[in-house]
Amino acid sequence: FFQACIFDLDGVLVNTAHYHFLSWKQITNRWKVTFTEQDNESLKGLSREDSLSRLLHITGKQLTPAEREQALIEKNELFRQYLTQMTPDDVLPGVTACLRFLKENHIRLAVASSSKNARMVLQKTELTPWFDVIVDGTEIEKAKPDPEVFLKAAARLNIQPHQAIVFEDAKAGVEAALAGGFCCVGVGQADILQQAHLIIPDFASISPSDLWISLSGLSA
Ligand code: G16
Ligand code: MG
Repeated sequence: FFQACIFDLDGVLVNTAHYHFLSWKQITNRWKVTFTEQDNESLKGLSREDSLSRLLHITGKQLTPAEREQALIEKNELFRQYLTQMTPDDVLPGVTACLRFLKENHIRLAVASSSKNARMVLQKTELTPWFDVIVDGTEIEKAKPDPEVFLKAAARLNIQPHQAIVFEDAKAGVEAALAGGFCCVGVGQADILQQAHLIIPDFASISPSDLWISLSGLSA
């Protein structure tokens, strides 16, 4: 049976995926190019640098290395402005009930995020105390879809990948989890997350005990 759950942060536990989009959107507006929330799906879970590369590819925009640096700084400043306003209300519906249920059932909990701002997000939303282990973007060399962040979380939990379940909202994150040998639950749109072992729309659509039953089936 599985012993731990490893959660992606942005888009799974908290609603920051939308703030990442709004931050990039301000930059693409200035470039006068089209960038939609659907385009943003392929940026999810990628590091800041990889997100910018993907954004340039999608929009056809070209930047000099100096302009690139500037765009990365600006994106982070815009994003951190959104973060200052974050509160526990930004925790996605059903998440706290799920964490409580897992904890009561002696499942260890970890966060594995590509974000260099993850600790601040956890602090602002008051989620930090739930987690035994936190691995963020400042501690990894290879971003998702590389499994490094999840493998590091498993190592710190002192477990093997097959003993943990990863929750992910991004295609790159699902790929990372599978590459690492984890069981993966996709949280969000089925067409994007089809490679996951199980897909739920969000934590409000399933009761913790029904989720528990589905998870038990996965690790059997
Ligand atoms: C998150 C987001 C990504 C974002 C990345 C880097 O990863 O999903 O969209 O680009 O962090 O964030 P930052 O610019 O704050 O370092 P995750 O793994 O928590 O979904
Ligand atoms: Mg995510």
